[in-house]
Amino acid sequence: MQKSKEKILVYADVHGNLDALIKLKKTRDYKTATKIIFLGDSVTMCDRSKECLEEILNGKEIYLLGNHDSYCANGLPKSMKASARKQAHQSYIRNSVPDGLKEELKTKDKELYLTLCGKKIYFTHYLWKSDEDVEDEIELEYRTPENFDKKFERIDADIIFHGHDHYPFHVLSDKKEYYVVGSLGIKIPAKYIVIIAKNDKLKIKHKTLHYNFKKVKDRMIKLDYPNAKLYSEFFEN
Ligand SMILES: [Mn+2]
Repeated sequence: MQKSKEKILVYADVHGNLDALIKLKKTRDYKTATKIIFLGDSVTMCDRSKECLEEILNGKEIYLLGNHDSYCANGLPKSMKASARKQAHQSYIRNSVPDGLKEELKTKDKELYLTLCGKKIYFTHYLWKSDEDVEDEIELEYRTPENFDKKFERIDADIIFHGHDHYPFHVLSDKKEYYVVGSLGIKIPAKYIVIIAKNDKLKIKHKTLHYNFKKVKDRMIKLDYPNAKLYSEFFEN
């Protein structure tokens, strides 16, 4: 039997959206969580990468590294064929983040195992194919139990939580259960997950959060940094 109730908040892919992050921090779910797990990618896309990074690194979050966090800390992987605009965006972000924060990112783990109510639970941004980059995600139309099982074959866990893919999803196979958390920062409404472990029972819920994304969008367009316009269109797509 679990001695007391544990409430774990899981979120991912803030992508520089400080407004969404502040909104999350004001929720009861955030304030009453006994553990908060951030599945990576606090930077790139929206206009407040540095602030989001500081906020999450200095918070009570367990910070798991995302691929964009890795690009910010180490630069884009040499093997990556990024467009000129994507490279320009990346440089813009890297230049806006102080070296101290980049060094701190380099110390972060990429995965976490927890045991809750007798279940082995795995948390990650996404499957890492190297030290610097993650694998391609399963495309929306191929999100079947079989494809998840194939992709996560090497992970020994009962339940898997991951970020990276911005569209929330839940699927159960014969072997495992999978939760795609969804993005807090670059999709509307904002997404996160709450896990409650109580009396040896696990309750897992996708949650949404509404905030004034138009304010963020307008600011991005006004600031007009590389790819700002393109990323400002991600919220509603
Ligand atoms: Mn990612």
